[in-house]
Amino acid sequence: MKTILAEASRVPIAKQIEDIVLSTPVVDVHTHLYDPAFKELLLWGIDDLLVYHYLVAEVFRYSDLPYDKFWALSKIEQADLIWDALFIQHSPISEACRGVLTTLHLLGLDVKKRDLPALRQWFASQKVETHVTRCMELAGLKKIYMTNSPFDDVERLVWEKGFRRDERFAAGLRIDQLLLAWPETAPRLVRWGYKVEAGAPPRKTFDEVRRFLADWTKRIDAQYVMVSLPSNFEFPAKNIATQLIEKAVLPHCREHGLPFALMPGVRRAVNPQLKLAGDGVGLTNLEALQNLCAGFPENKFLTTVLARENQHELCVLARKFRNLHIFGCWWFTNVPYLVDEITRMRVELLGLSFTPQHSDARVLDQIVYKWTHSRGIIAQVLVDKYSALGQTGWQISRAEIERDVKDLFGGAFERFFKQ
Ligand code: FIX
Ligand code: ZN
Repeated sequence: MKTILAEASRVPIAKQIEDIVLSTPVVDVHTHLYDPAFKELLLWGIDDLLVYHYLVAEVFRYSDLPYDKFWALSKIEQADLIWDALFIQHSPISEACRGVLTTLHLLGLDVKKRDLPALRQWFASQKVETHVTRCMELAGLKKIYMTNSPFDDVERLVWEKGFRRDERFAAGLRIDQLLLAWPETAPRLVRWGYKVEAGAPPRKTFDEVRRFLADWTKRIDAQYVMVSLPSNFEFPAKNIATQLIEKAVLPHCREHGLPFALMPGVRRAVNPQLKLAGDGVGLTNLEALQNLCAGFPENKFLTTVLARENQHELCVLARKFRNLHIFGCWWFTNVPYLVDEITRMRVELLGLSFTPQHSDARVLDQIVYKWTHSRGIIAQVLVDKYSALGQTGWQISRAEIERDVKDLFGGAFERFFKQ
């Protein structure tokens, strides 16, 4: 991987730290990528890169095309429009645009030609199996956690049919529909053979939800259970989501030794016309998380929060509760300015007991840019922190830096599961 630190020579150990950060394999703890066996569910290539929902949101900053006209276009036509508006008519300096170019550049493509047909031609000649390996190598990833939802009709059928797993892809059981859309989900569970009742559920319903979670945990070999939550999430509260968490999800996680990953801060469909690109961010009252960590010490919680304004409080909570592990700069916080700020704050408050980044990639090729950009920032933060230690007379060995970086890049995350 290329040298990122412009001033590396300034600090004697900077080069060593940079080398270690750039070469340590990473566990990407949350993505929306799939094992290649899921075929078309694994997105990759230039058109998927261009129609990424981050770029869809950005194109409407410049285009006055009615939303329905945009959605009526084919994927290639949407990609053409985005390329023209965000890369040709304006310079592509936003993080999401720059990311496309970093990826193309590291794949060995010549971006300065601005030749979209040539880029398409190159991707058309790639085979997905080798492309997965290539992207993982360029990103330096050793494992990718997927987001696996039994409520996705296409995905569910693949799991039910069975396939040979690619061991580089681990599963995360995603349960948003279960917790946040219970009235629609309960009849589906009934159809799948679970004896649940939608309104004022009796004890039996929660046992049946546990049976459903156990079946799916086993089927997909889930490593954690995950939900993204609206910014107004409360716990405790008088609603079905709270009851399901308390009486089904948390007991299930305890029984199977799985962490429960909560991702609060989303305001879904702030602009529904933008579809997937239409979600926003809101401040969360993290007392809900505090109540969970304090009330269920036998459970383990993984958390990333969407609002910048929640990041400090989240760090302080992690100092109070060892059953809380924080990870990633999620979505709107995954921009260099905030990754730098958040990572520095986390190191200063938590040392090495957190996971600085996940990619949240939806398109395979994105792991290349997301990890290249993040590694550069993490390296710079560590150079500053180890240099500050050096000023006290503390000397650090290469082995110690390697140990620390391994922890940041998945070691601490996976150890948290096993403790
Ligand atoms: O809920 C989530 O896991 C979010 O990461 C996504 O739904 C979101 O659309 C995204 O892609 C963020 O990066
Ligand atoms: Zn996600």
